[in-house]
Amino acid sequence: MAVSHVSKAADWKQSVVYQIYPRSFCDSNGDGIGDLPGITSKLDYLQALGVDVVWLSPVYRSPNDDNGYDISDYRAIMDEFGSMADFDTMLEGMHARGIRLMMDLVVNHTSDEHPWFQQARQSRDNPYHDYYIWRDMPTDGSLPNNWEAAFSGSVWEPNPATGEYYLHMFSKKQPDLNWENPKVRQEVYALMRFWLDKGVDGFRMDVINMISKPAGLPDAPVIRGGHLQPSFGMVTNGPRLLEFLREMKAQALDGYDTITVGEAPLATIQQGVDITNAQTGALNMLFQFEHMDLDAIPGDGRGKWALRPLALTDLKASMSRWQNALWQTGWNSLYLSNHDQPRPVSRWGDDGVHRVASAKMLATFLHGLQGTPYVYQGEELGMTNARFACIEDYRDIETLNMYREAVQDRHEAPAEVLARIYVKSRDNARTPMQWDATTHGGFTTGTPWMQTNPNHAEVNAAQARDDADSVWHYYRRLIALRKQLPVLVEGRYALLQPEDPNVYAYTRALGGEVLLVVCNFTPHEQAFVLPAHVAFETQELLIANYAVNAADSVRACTLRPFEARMHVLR
Ligand code: TEU
Ligand code: CA
Repeated sequence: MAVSHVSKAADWKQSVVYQIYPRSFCDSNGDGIGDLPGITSKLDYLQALGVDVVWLSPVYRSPNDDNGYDISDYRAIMDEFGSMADFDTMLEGMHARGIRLMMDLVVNHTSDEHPWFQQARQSRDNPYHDYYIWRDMPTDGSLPNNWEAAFSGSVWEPNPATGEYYLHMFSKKQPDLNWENPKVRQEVYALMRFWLDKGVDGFRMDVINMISKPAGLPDAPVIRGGHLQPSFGMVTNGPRLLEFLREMKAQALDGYDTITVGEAPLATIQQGVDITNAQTGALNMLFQFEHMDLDAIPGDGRGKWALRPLALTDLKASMSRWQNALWQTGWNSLYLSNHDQPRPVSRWGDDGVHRVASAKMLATFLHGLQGTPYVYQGEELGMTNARFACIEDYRDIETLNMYREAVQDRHEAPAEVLARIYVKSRDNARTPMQWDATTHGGFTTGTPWMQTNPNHAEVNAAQARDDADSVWHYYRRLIALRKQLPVLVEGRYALLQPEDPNVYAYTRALGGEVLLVVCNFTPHEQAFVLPAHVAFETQELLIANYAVNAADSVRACTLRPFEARMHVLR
């Protein structure tokens, strides 16, 4: 192996993480479903990109109600993805290339097909009953509270055998575990140690800030009359959250060299600091959602589907609050993209004529910030949202349930509902990875489980690697810069021109060095003037998405559509 720089836990602040959504990454056997041997066949690709860590979305045995986020056996590999031997080969291949592996840990809930739940639902005195969360089912059919589940409908599902409801924050095939039960916690720590003992390097923890439920499960505030109410806010900061996470750290993580990130919808800054503080917290970093929520109307019962355009000043304010608050108190995760979010180039860039420029601009913006950057598969190619003609082409449970409720129950026009899906569906990110220009983008020789984006003929990895100006080579250079410049890792963040609605510019300062990042978020030319207080003698252009004339001034320039520049000032 040419390079072998196995990162140690101490390096996670310098690391770049690459997320693989296995179902859509690479299919090795022609059944149309991505698999572990497929991933193994692409490890050289990841090494060439220069990423340090892979976060692998769930590969455990699952009935796939929510594509593996509903686990029926935490110690087995999903049949469609391969065998445990395939897993071991993949892990060895990663380690041989200096790449560490973070598994997805989904322990807020299991599948309803998990043996624990199969037992638990049989009778109230079954030893597993208390592994889940139950409420009596009144004969009048009333519900224990007004909570709406993430994938539509009530969080309460009847279980006739015991005359009870069980709680599910997501689909009814994802019953929530009862973390108040110490046996549940011990089961979780044991399965974590099982994977750590196999040699995995850490975990991305699914909705981990939802594991502690408030006493009594009281009603959620009513924001739309006569309906179920959004309920995440009731459970994302429960009374025992930090206690559980510290216990998990002590019993399952300490003693191993791990990298950890918790997914935390609705996380507050205080929660970010509490959980990621190196001395008193429990995890290395969190995925907070504030920036992902900025293009939805706040307080609207339709949640993420209540579309509104992003105001750049909101993005600046939000990112800056997190950058400043976690400075030396915690650590940020940096992401614009994952398997739950639309493609950033379609969302906040331009997936038409400025696709390449805007994909690079968004990358510059993100990778210049303080924190650990995450790259979601295909982001490094500037992959775009999908626009399938009909709902039958979509696969995501959240999308399908939302469509059914809107069209069948509320009689909304299908075209209008589809228009929202084009903007926000999770399937936008889940179309197969585009490896080359052949049929199905080289993802499979069979029929893919979800259609490939028709633009795979132009947008694909083979093209990108051959083109020195591609989004891919730009990501490779950004990732390499992180390894060369301490100011990128350690530099203190400062926002410039908070009121400018078009250009996001900021500095990062360390010792005598200042990193300057300037990003035009619009398809128009924009004037940029560097505030006078930013003083320097020499400047070096580190990376830019247009050819920058050496005579151009850092002090004042005109930025082209979606232009981005990163300088170091000394
Ligand atoms: O997501 C949790 C979450 O809060 C959201 O991102 C969620 O997907 C939301 O509905 C998006 O609109 C995690 C996983 O990342 C997601 O794929 C799972 O479906 C979910 O947990 C349940 O395990
Ligand atoms: Ca396959």
